Amino acid sequence: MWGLRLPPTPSPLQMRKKTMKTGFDFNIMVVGNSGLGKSTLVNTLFKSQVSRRSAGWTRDEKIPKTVEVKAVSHVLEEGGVKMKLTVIDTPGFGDQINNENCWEPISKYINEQYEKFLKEEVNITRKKRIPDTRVHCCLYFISPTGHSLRQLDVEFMKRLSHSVNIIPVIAKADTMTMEERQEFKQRVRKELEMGGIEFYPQKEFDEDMEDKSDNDKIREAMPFAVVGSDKEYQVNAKRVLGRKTAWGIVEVENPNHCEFAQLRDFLIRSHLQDLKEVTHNIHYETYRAKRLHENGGLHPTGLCRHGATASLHALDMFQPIIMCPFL
Ligand SMILES: Nc1nc2c(ncn2[C@@H]2O[C@H](COP(=O)(O)OP(=O)(O)OP(=O)(O)O)[C@@H](O)[C@H]2O)c(=O)[nH]1
Ligand SMILES: [Mg+2]
Repeated sequence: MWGLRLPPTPSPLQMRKKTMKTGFDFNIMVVGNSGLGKSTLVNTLFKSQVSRRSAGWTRDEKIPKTVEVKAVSHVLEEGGVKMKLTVIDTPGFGDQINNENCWEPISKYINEQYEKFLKEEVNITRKKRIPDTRVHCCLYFISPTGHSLRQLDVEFMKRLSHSVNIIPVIAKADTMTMEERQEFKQRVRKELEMGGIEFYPQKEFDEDMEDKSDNDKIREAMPFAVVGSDKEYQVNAKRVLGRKTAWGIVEVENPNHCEFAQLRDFLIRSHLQDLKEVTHNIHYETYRAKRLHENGGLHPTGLCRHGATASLHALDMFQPIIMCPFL
């Protein structure tokens, strides 16, 4: 029988192969008080197991104070899948007398990326694959005071948590003893709860009891206490990233020394896909709904976490199927 032949719908496997070829974007932002080691951690991330490539500074150069929002990218490849990892470094805040509205440049950057994505999405001749510059998670650096969160931290995280996945981390953990670290972590968790700050993985998005139990374990381990360094030292015939102190080398990737490796694996291995999904299906969708509503007319369908809304581009629906060998 003669009939109209429609092009075959690509199978999930074909789509997956395509993603593996074209790759995907993953964007992490670092935010926090001045001098807490944000730029150093950006370097540590790139220099650690993910990639031994230099992130721009040579060994003995001092990292300058960050004065503007700056994105640094590297394409990492593993098992034939390309990931463009971008870390957005931001200037530290908190040293002005008046810190009012210091979250504005950060918030502006986050929203600008949503806007860029939205513009591409509604474009009649939209690209097959929209470059994704949206911030998938924001590492919020907490000062290792051993006391409390500052009012500014609470305020800042609260505001940002509505538009991005916040992951609080305790900076410069090598300046605290193990006991102090544990106590401080516990206190920060309590204060985050009291302040009503929803950090990632957000309780409200736990899907079932299993999800809840897995995420509870992660939430109980947070905030990760990290140490950053872009200098390498020789330890037991191995080159390791570390900080040299009068008492020995603090090894950045040694889980007995700090929780950097745990944080890195959480970000770019175990929770990468979920961070992208929550960004797309919750944060971006909230932004998109608001913008389209402002424009009048188009009202997107309701929010859902894993099932994309009916109006989403087919490619967006396929993005969550990425099988990442970094996992
Ligand atoms: N003890 C200790 N010092 C650190 C750590 N990470 C960075 N530093 C040091 O802290 C100082 C500031 O580091 P940066 O990475 O420039 O801090 P920053 O947060 O980017 O600073 P701004 O750009 O000014 O906000 C440098 O002297 C680093 O060597 C750490 O984990 N432990
Ligand atoms: Mg900096």
